[in-house]
Amino acid sequence: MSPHPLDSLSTEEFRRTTAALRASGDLIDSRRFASITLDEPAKAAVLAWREGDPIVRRSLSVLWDRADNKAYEAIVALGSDPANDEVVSFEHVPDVTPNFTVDEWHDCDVAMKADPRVVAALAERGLTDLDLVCIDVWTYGKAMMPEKWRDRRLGWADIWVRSTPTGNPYANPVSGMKLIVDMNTMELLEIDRADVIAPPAPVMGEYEPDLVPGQRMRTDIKPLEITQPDGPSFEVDGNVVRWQNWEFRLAFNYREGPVIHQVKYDDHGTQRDIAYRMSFAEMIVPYRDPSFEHSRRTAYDIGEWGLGYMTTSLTLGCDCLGEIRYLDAVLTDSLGEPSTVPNAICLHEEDNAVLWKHADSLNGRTEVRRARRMVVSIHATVANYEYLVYWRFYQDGNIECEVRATGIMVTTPLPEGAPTPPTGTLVDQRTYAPFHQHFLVARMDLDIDGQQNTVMEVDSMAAPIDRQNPYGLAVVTTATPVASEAESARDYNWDTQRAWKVTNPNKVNAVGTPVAYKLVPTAAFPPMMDPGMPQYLRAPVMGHTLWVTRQHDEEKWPCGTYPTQSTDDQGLTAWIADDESLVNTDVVLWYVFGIHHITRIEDWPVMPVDTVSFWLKPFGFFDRNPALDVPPQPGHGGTAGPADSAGHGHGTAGHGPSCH
Ligand SMILES: [Cu+2]
Repeated sequence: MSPHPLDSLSTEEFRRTTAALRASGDLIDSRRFASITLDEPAKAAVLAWREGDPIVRRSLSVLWDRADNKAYEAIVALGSDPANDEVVSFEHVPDVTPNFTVDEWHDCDVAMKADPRVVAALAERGLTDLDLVCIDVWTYGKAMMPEKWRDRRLGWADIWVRSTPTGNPYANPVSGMKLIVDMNTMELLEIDRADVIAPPAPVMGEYEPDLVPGQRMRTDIKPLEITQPDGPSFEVDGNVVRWQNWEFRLAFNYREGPVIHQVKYDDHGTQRDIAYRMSFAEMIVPYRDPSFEHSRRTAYDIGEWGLGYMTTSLTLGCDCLGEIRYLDAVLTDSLGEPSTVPNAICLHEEDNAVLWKHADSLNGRTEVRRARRMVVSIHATVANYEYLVYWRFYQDGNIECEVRATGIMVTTPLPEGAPTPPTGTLVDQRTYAPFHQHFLVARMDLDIDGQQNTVMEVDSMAAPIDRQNPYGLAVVTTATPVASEAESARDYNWDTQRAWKVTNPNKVNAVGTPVAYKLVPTAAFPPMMDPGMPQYLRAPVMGHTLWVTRQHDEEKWPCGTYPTQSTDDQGLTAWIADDESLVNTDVVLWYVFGIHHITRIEDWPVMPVDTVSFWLKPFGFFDRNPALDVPPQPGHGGTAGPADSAGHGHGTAGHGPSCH
């Protein structure tokens, strides 16, 4: 394993960062870390780097001062000798709020339960066992914050109560009151109370079998085991994964979680570039219910909390099945103390049914290949929800990005006799789950055979009926370049089955057309929100399916570096204001997809996974099907066995020992 400029910070490098900041006097007692991460080297520097070249290691820390709420960014240079570590810069960043931290989430729970006003308010509701109570703090945009506290690090908290010590923490909301908290002092500023309080609803919100009344488990499931007696077909060399013709590099940080770098495909001995960097850059979850309970509820699970911070350890046989290789992740707490998340990233290969097949019904010969895919996955638990992220690489050059959402929906009791609001679904007795949307933004710096690329928007349409097209059968496509950042925001069009191709206009395939990868835009949905509304102004990225920008190293966060408590967008819309050309240059794609969650009864009390995905597919990148070289299953011959003439109609070519 050789070190690389993109390697995530190690435990030692985290420790050296905090030590350097303490030694410089910048880490005074009132300051806390929102994050420490690799100050990622510039793309140009990484591409110019060769093994054996010196590696510059720098960390980027974001801190805030709990005494005066000021935010700071610090760069620490980590030399080859810790004695030479130095704080390169320590700068105040005005008017921003760094992300909230897991430590504060826990501290808030403890502090609120110790506040006599909270204790009294709970007692009024008959709740006296505080061990059953969970305080779940959220943050919000400035427009929704009480004006008098907009200069504070402000949280608002739901209150939940378990039915039993091991019961579902999110089954029983204590409705009609929100705790407004100064997160620096952990002081309760106010209990915001609704005009009408709904009494607790008689729900059955448990999912652990021993808590579900009368629950009997299925008994007809026989073992299903996946074994690879010779081990998996991939290798992990440090942070590099090689599998069949694919190679890519993995990194991990507090915010994006997994980052996939330098994706290449070996095309008959030539390593061809496909992507420089792929990750999730933001997630915006607006609740679309205007009630007291939900109007302030919009979560930025990446920008406000961090997908990496929320990443949990995976368990073999449960979360992942088969021959698994795990990578650990290292994260830091708000004091800068590192700790390891064991088994954070799961690497494995999966059988995926058939890759390609044809049965020659005249001669009875059949060729069939089984498909495999290489999977990189993590699970993140963000309070009540879990997001399961899967990046999958296929033998035919496809890349699939899948997200599964599971966990517990937010629910709210209704007053006796009240109708279900039109903004939610009744899921249990007197209980509704509000509609909401999960917008995910995938940042994909694709480099199709190098950095000089152009994105083409491709629409299909019926050609006019004329002498050449007398029956109106002709479907044609048009390809229009997304020429500059003024045209950067693109929408899906169902009528034209729109897709986008990232082409390299400087390189053609064997038949003379430019090499390309196509973004297949599935799981996209419209924002359904007035662009003048506060939640839209913070995240205009959610207003369009695809954004294209010129690559700049510092442009990573589509709602701005600091979306916590934001008012407007400091990200995408700011970057495209200079209208840079997007033709034959280094482009970045921002694909907006996710779940338009019209809640279901079946999502209660725990959601079966809701699965969404999109694909990147080679489109003239290769000169033919790149998976012709996948061998047949061992023991099943190549070309199928003898023609068996008995009883064959079309499409039923033979049977017997071969794969046919
Ligand atoms: Cu949802």
